Amino acid sequence: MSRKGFYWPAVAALTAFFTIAMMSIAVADDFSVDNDIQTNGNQNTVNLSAALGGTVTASAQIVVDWQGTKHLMPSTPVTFSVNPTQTTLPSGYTVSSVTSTVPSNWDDTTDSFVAGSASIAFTAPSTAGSYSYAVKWDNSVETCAPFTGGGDCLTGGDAFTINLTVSGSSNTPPTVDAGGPYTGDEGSAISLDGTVTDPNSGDTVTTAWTYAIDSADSGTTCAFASASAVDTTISCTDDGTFTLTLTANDGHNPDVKDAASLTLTNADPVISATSFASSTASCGADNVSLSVAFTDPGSNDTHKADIDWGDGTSSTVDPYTTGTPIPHTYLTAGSHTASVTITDDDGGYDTDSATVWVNYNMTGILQPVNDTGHGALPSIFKHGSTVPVKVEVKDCDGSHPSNLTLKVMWSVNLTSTPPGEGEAASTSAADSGNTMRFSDPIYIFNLASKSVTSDSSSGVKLFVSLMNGTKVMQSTSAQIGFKK
Ligand SMILES: [Ca+2]
Ligand SMILES: [Ca+2]
Ligand SMILES: [Ca+2]
Ligand SMILES: [Ca+2]
Repeated sequence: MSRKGFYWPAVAALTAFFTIAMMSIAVADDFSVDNDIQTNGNQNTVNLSAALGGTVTASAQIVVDWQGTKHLMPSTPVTFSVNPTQTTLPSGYTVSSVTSTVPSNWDDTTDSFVAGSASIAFTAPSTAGSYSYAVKWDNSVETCAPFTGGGDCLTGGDAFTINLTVSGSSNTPPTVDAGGPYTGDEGSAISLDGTVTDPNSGDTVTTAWTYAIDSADSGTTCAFASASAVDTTISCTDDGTFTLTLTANDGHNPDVKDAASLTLTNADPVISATSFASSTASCGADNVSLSVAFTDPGSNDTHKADIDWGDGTSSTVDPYTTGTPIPHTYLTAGSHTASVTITDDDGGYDTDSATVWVNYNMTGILQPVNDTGHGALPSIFKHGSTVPVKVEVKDCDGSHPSNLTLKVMWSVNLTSTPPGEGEAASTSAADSGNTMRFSDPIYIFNLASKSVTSDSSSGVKLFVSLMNGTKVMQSTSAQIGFKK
């Protein structure tokens, strides 16, 4: 019997490592009772290749050919579906069904029609080798003309064969664990504990850390101590949240990545030194200059300096960089303490203070004691008399402060009367102790010469010291002598 094939020219396409191939399969408009499947000479074998575990896809066009006697009913539906019991593709495969309609003129002039295309997809084995798979369709819906032979008018379908060559080495990708989540402070080295393993002992696995900023101030950067080391450290120039990614490649498989979060907290700035340009200053404009040395682990941070000068005034310098001099004018003499706060742009801060002494305008020791510090000959007093020791002290505005502590001290430095000018013996009563009294506009202390030395022919160096607590802030001196 002459049979026209019910053939299946097919197009097979393989993804991943695919080739394009034509395949066909023939099924029959088959009236025989055994539902034989006719191949009719069309291609029904396709040779494909794939990599280990690659995805294989193909498509097959289904064409129905008349054979012998037409029994399909015109204008009726016909559906072709894969027959799972006769299909040997790897588990998980998919083969789409094809639904069509028999042409209306099937009985008259048409003896071939395209029912449609079926898609095939499956995963190649993970072991290299040659494989052969059968794909079998059945038609499952059809309407036959009245037929006394019984049975389906169109059942069964032709199988075709996929020959698949799988190649490549059986290499397992590395496994990567970035560890974490990680936390710490800006600027600190945060230890990263990654893990990368590869079961293939001959593989050289290369690794790399990268970071991405999720949230941080503009300008923030991070650096790895060694981006290629699995266990390394990272430090960032500001606080924020970051995503760290560890990537591994064994030279055989695509990159394998794992990510971990990094959360960094702001670190406070730390003041290392707060100082005036000089520990003492003179009256006058811009008589002091304060500078603050500080560090901040977050090198991306900016800072401001708030200074309470301690004289009722304050300053803010924003931005402030470490060590920058800040001039100020203290209008009064004496001790001044400036309190400083350094604050970063994320609210961290540190405080410190510094003290400066603005000198009073103090004279040398006044008459009757000659000011030998300025070239005069020593005053010579009769031993046993009282030596009036006087100085004048003015504040920056020329006023005479009355609440200062000035002390008279001495040192016997000569065992004979030095050359000098004889002074009249004072009749004032001697003061006790050595603290001078304010006697507007000067400070005075009547020094009993016998309390200084019992040597009636001697030389003594007098000192007048302006005190700040127990500390001598300003001092002047004069040489005197005693005679019998
Ligand atoms: Ca490997
Ligand atoms: Ca910061
Ligand atoms: Ca900071
Ligand atoms: Ca910042």
